[in-house]
Amino acid sequence: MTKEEFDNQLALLKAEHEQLIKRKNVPTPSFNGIYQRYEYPVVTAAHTPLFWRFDLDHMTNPFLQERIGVNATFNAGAMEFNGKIVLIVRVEGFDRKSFFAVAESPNGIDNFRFWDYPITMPETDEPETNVYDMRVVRHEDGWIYGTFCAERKDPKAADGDTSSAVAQCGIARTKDLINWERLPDLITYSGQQRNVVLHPEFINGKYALYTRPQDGFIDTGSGGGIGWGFTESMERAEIKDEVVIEPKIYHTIKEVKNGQGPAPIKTEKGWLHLAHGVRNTAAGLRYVLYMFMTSLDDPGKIIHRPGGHFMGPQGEERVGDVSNVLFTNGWVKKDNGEVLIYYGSSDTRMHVATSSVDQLADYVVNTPEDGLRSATSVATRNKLISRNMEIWKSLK
Ligand code: M1P
Repeated sequence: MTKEEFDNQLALLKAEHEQLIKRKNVPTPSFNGIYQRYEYPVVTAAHTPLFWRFDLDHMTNPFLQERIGVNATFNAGAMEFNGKIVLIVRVEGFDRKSFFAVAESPNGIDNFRFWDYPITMPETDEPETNVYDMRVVRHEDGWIYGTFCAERKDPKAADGDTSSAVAQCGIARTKDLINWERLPDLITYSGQQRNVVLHPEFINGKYALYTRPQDGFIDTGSGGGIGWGFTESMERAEIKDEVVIEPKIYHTIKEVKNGQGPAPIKTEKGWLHLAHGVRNTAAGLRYVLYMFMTSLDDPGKIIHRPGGHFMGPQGEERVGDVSNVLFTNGWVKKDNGEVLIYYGSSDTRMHVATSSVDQLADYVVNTPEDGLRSATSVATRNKLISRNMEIWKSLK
């Protein structure tokens, strides 16, 4: 490429990138009274800065090649920060390694722009191979904590087994989302951990964590379920007594496994929880989002369990690197009660849905529980139908 061709092509790429970032997002025409989906994903691999991917120097890159590609941007933590909405995005390079990077938007719906540099996360004495799925929590102790999966090759893997891994909960804290202090990984006594989330308040003077104990890296084995435990300190976090409070259950949307999403939101009625549930199908695993509520007095005690999924993959969301997956680890409650729900689809891209504390609390409290049998499902639906009949017939 001549220098002139190079410059023209680069200008074109830059203009297209700006157009993508500034594209206005619009609500979809769908209605369910619970949440509002949006037309466009909020962050995709194409949103990552061109200067993360291309060498912009004609001397060293005369073909303007994309030198270090980005494969996917998904499973982001979320929070309000300095009056903006920020996502701590799981960015996955072409090399399959994930890392964290902050993308910021003025309204949380569109115009997400990455900060210039990804997060440089310090390592522990035992460096992990991969980090992903950070939950960010502004704890009442004054720190912003990130809990995330730290994955290492299984030291017990047999010769030639290059896929067995061990997942543990990495922990880091920050005040500015740029400088992170890495703390030792969480110690539990249940094998492996993913989807560990810090509760935002102290409970009886202790830090409280939602966990997901599992026997192996992929299969949870006997450990499936959302657990709950306490630690005296986050500097040497250790849960001695881990109790499963939200187990996986046969023939439900969480029959294979589940995991706490972001940290729960406090409401007058209780703590609102968003989670993911996984079932098996002939086409592989299906990941959906679901909700529940825990008690204000005891955030480890479930008081409402709406049956079924809250949100399942639809349309474009169903297809990606790991298809048929919705996963969430970020939401933001605004002062006006609005809730921005962030979710990744098929391990590929990030989306937003909007709702409110009132709508979500209504959904969680008034959606019938799963009766766990076809007969109970019909009985529950029949109750609704008979209550509706008179109104329905009176409609014009
Ligand atoms: O590929 C789907 C999801 O698989 C894992 O989820 P879980 O922890 O429930 O097993 C995670 O790797 C998650 O990032 C991924 O989206």
